[in-house]
Amino acid sequence: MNAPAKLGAFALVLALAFGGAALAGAAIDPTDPEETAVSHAGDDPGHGQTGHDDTPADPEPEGGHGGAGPAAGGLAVSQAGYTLEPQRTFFEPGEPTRFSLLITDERGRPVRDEFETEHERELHLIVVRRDTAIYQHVHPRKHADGTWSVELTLPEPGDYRAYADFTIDGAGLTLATDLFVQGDFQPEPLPEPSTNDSDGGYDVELRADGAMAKGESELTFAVSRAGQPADKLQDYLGAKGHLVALRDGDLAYLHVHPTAGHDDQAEDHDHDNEVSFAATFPSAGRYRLFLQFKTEGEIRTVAYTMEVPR
Ligand SMILES: [Cu+2]
Repeated sequence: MNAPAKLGAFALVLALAFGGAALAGAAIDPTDPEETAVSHAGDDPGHGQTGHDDTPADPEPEGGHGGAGPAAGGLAVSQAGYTLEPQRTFFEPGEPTRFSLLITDERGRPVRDEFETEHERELHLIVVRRDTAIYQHVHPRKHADGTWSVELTLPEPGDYRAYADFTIDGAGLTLATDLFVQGDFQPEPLPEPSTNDSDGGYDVELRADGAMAKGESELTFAVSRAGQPADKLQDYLGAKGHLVALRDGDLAYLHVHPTAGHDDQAEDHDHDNEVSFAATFPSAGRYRLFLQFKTEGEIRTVAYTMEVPR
């Protein structure tokens, strides 16, 4: 495959602030970076990851998505009466920039107090360059007026998709907008399908036997180190791992949720190094999966291209 041109070049860590101050939904001080974002370049099967640090990760889990059939989110900036209003969409490459957004209701009023906590946060922001080579997952901080803000650094030129993943009234919603970074954009091809990737010395194998479009598919990730099963995965935002799945072509954002994690299998020490998810792929085709998990206090990010058969 052609040169992982800029593998490794994207490692970066963002400091960001987020606040769990949900209740009160007011008076939150916009400083105090507490988490970081992960950025990372996935490129070729099997590696090509970089970046991360302590981070927030966690994909998406919303609660009941009402609606039948596979739901593909992230394709609209406005849906179900709610609208994502970014305060800016232009960025300079590599320049830390404050990014603020509002979620407004059908009457244009900022939603402030209605957010429900999912995976320990009221709102998850996923930013992915459209070629999927760069991935970040951050948690903006909510301010008294309902504005969410976070410091974002988009490392390379290109068009990015920014997904705001949140839950209101028990329904998960993912609204998204494009962000633009000027400069000489060098797109990277989607890596070929693969079931292995690694980060920080941890090798992670994806098992997705029987995965198919439409019905629910189980995806299991097994973490090992130097050929041995890794130690128990640490809890990260209330789960053993967080997964985001994007469809190749339109970057539709899938609803994925952990199937084994906190509550069940507490006794199953043989699988402490594994985390499983249920995903409903809305159609056959290729998807890019981004898994984040925590070991030794560090957030790791691995990515896979998966081919979902009909
Ligand atoms: Cu998150």
